[in-house]
Amino acid sequence: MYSAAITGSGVFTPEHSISNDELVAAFNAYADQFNAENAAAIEAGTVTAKPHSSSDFIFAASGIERRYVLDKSGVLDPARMFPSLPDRSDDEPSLMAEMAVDAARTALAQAGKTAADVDAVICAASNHERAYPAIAVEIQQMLEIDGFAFDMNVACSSATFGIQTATDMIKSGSICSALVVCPEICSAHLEWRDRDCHFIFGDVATALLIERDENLDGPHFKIKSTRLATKFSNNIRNNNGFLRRTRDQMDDRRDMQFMQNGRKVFKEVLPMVSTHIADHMAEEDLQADALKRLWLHQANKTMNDYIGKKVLGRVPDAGEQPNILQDYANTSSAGSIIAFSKYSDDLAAGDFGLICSFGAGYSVGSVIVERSG
Ligand code: CO8
Repeated sequence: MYSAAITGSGVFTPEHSISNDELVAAFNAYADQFNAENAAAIEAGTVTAKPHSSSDFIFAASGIERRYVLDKSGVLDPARMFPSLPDRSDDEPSLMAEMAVDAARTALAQAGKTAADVDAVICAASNHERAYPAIAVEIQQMLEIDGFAFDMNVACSSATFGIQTATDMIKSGSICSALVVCPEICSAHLEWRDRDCHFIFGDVATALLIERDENLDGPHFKIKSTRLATKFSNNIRNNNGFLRRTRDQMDDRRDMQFMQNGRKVFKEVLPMVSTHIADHMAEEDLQADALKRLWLHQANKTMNDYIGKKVLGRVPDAGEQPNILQDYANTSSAGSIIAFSKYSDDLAAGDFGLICSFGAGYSVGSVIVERSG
């Protein structure tokens, strides 16, 4: 049985960022326009008026200050409220592949490796741009990687499930290395006209290079163990699928986008994640005081503060549990990997850290790593 290690990571960050104030100004202009157009029905009580959103609420409820998006103008146009991402022809690279390739090149460069050193590509994301051919195979082709590639989807937990999948293949000896990429275009699955969730998500792509832990030169993170769990819940759901009504048959596509019962998610996922991490650490005989860093899923600051305190048994010191959601918002599967990529260089050889993702499914995945080299 072989061992696996993370040898490189990369993040593709879109060039456009939307602040809470910009987002709220667009939403409120849309709401005012809707209320004016429906004034008579609102007066008659047959249509509900749309209340304003607020930057103060968004920051207090989530800790989010801004989010990166592939297209800003479409999202901020009160008459549109949806990113303007023109369809690409079959001869052009898909958007997800393009983002993932950018992040993957950074991960390869960090590890000092090339495409020739990679045996497999896993594109692990909460939404895929098309059914097939797999986005992962397109990424494989764009990077000129031999071997194989496939897509997988476990919503926000896709990255940790991808890490375990790659790690297990490396351990068994069927491959020596894999790229696990998480391109997330959340802006295209979000209803920007829904006040309850319009602030939650952003776009990004991450990549990890995972290799057989043998003769590794540079600094790397040994994957000590992984642990996954799922439990069915309807509280985070997107009904878009090939068996659903087609566009011209429907008047309402709201259930084909991200929907959630945020309060229930909050209450049900927190104990699930805390117990999952505690059990994983106990199984590995890893004490809280030996854990130098927690790279948590980036959905909500209050949630992360709670989990950090529960896992460490005290309020985490600054930097022990880094958040990136203030700048990126929730980027689904990519969140914990952005935190890992940006806040792991300073760990010393022998330091332990834990990557944890959680989200729709429900799903939770944790990865215990040890810095080496
Ligand atoms: N501005 C002002 N007021 C608002 C706003 C707003 N924008 N939104 C809601 N309010 C109001 C509500 O109407 C409510 O008013 P009232 O009390 O009068 O009814 C009040 O503020 C409080 O609302 P909530 O109870 O909804 O607010 P919370 O404090 O619960 O915060 C959160 C809402 C931030 C959504 C919080 O519940 C949360 O973070 N929950 C956990 C969410 C989570 O982790 N979800 C995981 C999703 S990710 C995933 O796995 C799926 C990935 C798929 C990717 C999809 C890409 C798009």
